[in-house]
Amino acid sequence: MSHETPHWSSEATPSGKNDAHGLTFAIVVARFNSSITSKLLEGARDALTKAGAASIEVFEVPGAFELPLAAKRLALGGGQFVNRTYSAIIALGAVIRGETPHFDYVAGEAARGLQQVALESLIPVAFGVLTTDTQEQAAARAGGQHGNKGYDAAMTAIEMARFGK
Ligand code: INI
Repeated sequence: MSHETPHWSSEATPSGKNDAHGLTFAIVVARFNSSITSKLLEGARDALTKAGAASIEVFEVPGAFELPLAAKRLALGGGQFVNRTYSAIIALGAVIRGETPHFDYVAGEAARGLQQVALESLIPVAFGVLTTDTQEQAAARAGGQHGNKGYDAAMTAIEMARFGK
């Protein structure tokens, strides 16, 4: 499979793997590197809207390191999120190595924490966090020549929301 080939299912039939009718989504997006993450958000919204999502709610956090806690609060559904349930959560961020000596901690903990939320809550959490060496590499994956990883994460979330159901 080519690097550029989407890894999400292209099964677009009604009630197929990328039909989002009846499904509810939360998107958690980091403000750090917002010129990139705003593009990831556009891509994710675009995918969910085209797939017919029943609802899309967007929540901001300061940086990628904060994504797991926000995702966990959304998955648990207490407090401000009582009576809200999500078919899947999409986490969006951009961690760029050139800008930080603690790249590995921020990127690693975001990935580990988000997977932990998914496994503990059984609510799919899509990993739409770019981890790149440069700003240019991030831009290329946020609506540039390498596509939009926010869009891809949303398509993955739809497929996983339907997995086994
Ligand atoms: N957060 C990011 O989302 N991307 C980054 O590239 C980044 N850098 O470069 O440091 C970053 N840092 C902030 C981090 O996510 C936390 O918000 C901060 O450490 C406070 O907990």
